[in-house]
Amino acid sequence: MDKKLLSHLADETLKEDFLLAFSNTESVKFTLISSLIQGVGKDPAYASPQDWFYALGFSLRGLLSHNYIKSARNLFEKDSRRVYYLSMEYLPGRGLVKTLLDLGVYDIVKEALYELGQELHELEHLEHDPALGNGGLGRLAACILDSMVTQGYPGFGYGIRYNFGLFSQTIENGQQVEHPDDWLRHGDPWEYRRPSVNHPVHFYGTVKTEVNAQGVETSQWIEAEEVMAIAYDMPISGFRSNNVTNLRLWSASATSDFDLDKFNQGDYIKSVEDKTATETLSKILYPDDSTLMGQELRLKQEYFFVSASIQDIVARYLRSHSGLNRFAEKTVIQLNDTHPTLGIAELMRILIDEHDYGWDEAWKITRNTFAYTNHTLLPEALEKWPVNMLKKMLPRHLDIILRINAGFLKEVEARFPGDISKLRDLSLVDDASHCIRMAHLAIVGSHKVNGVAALHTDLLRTKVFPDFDAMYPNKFVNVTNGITPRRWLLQANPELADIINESIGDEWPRDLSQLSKLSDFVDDTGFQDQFSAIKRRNKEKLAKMLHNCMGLRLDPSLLFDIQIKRIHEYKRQLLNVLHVITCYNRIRNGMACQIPRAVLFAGKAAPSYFLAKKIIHLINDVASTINNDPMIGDLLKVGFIPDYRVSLAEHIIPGSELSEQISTAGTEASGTGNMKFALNGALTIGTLDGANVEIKNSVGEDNIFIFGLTADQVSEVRSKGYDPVDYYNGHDELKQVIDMIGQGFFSPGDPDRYKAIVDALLHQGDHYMLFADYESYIDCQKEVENQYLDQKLWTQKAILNVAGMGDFSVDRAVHEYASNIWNVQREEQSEFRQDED
Ligand code: 26Q
Repeated sequence: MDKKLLSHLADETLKEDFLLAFSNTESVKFTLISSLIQGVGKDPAYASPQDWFYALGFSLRGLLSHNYIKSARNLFEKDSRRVYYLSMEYLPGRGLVKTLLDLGVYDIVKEALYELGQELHELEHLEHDPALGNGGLGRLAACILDSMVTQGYPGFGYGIRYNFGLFSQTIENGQQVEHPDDWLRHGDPWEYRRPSVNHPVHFYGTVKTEVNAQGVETSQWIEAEEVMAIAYDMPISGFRSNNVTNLRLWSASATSDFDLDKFNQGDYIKSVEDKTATETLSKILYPDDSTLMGQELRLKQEYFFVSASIQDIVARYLRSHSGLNRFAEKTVIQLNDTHPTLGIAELMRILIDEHDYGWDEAWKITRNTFAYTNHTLLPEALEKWPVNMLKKMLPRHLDIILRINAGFLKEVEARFPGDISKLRDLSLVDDASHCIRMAHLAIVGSHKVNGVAALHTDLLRTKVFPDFDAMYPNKFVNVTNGITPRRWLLQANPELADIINESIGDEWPRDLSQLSKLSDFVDDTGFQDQFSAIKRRNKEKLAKMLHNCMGLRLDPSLLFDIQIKRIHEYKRQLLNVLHVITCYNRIRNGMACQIPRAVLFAGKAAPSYFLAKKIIHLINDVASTINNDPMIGDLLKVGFIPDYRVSLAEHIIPGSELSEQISTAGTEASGTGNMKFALNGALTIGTLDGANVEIKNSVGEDNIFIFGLTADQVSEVRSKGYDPVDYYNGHDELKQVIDMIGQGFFSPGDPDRYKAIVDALLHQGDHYMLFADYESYIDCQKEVENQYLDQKLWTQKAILNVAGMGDFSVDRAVHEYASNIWNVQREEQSEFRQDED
């Protein structure tokens, strides 16, 4: 049968399928029962809730597949420029409710399940929340994919299908304990395994250089080890859109003729053992969100990922083009941090070694293809890899990187004649450590580099990479991060979403700038009452959840003060703890806090990050001391909520009133949690760091609590010589708090438990300047309490926070990527078919 006819048949099937499958409760019931029988293989009479969850998942996946085929076909015909998003991490969150809301079938499915004796709400919780990332960067990648498909930009994501995601966390005796996240144990209902989409990835070996018949020197990589990358596709729906995009995750597998030598020699068992070793490449996500560098397996993982992805992108391009001359016109590859930067060398290798391009032409195509997003200002978090490791593992790529460097250093010499220090500082090779600086490679090999908040981009241009900025004047651009209002408001806070719909209409999930209209309601007492009643109910739900999951009893009338994010010194959870202990001391001294509050923390520490783990322990020790002190009662409660993840954030954020965003100014690239809280009507207490600066401008300075040194002041104080001891001696309350920690007040059986923390602050220079900001923070918290006394005013401020969040939609961010970096347009979208119920 010819292709056209088959396409037509598929189109017809699609219409029929959707109409049949999800048009009314009867058809949904029919769909679910047949999916249960055909997809799950279960007799409905004996099906468990988990079986029903899979039946629903499989049937939704089928619908998404239909829409994906249509979207892909459309793009293929139009031949528009494609955006490939390369990220080693994704935190998409659970897919069930997202997909139901996107497709507009939530109510109908809920009803059908109910008639089948199942509660949708219960099935939701059976889905494993995929933890294929560490934190902000991974969640951003998921928001960006969601936005591209919702808005109709031609996007496609690549990542790794880790068998074990980020560890799950329990707290035992106050300390973090890590457990493997075996998320695929019961199978993932959203994925399609595609054994036919596979690419070989090579490692080690040598480079052979020859002069060919035309007298041109050519290189050939004689590789020694081969691993297969197998594709798993996860269709991603857009909100009320017929578009579906794809997240392609690679899994490592031994090649079918693995280690034939050993096999032929009869050592069958040994050869199967080797096969298992090969497959460790995609086994586990590295749980560090900075610093842990130099691990050979991580570098292998990075190359495995980029090699498979770049080969796949080239193969997809060649399906509809002959030759790669116009590759860059039709392709943009966005690098999510430096983790996929070897892709630059890989594309060069493919162009030169496999498609016979000359160096200059290949370099032009490559540079015009790649763009790089930087997510960090911390010098220790900039990726570096030992030259010797690369030489052994990827000899051809090292050659290419060194040749890129030679050309680049010529440019440096031309721009800064005779300035040897510039050659040394800008080189892709750090001579002192004998390492390749991945950020330098990413900057040189990309046509655009972006920071993720205005302040961050500014600091990148002026402090971290000023000479690169001078050499390439239009390369550095800012794209302030954003979040998807679909998950973070519509899905997480349905009651708030409802009253917003009633007051300003329901366009806001696709156009968040509409939220500004809410400021018309700030003096409307009816709206205020509804708004605060919803906050109260969300607090009650949160309190109930905390009681169930950790036995913590909270009176919902306390001020809910929350800090949830990775545990890191620069994020200063410790500063928050210093405030908690200060409050505790004040209450014990009879200076009762005006406002009783609950201070809640959540977040994971990298397993090898000693101080971060100590901080968790300290929070728990402080919590048990305070929560069990009869003098304190309900005036102050402290809790550490275990196992922070996307689905937990969705529960916590709607019940929050005060959002802690207190990093040392100049350290947090952007933050995105800050946006989620404000969008749900929490007021921020924060420093002028990352996107807090822009949040302040949007919500108005009367509606946010700003304290502490600015980034400029931080560098000024540091350059003059900062001595934390002066602050310690100069402030009685601070001194008392530090002495209590240092002398074992919170760990009476083990008085030295927190010596390392006190040493870092008092004797090792307090690198993140907690002491410098302490007084300002405590005073600012006092101001929070003053303002919380006036509940009406607080509610008005909360409403203005929601109203001011229009700019922090990821749709705005994606739109800026599209026009300032990618040069792509939105595709026309066919009208979304609403269900006819
Ligand atoms: C690198 C090499 C070896 C092992 C691990 C890593 C690694 C892995 C993850 C380094 C960094 C990360 C993650 C960084 C991250 O999440 N950064 C955050 O990105 C957010 C989105 O832009 C920002 O909002 C946050 O400010 C930033 O900290």
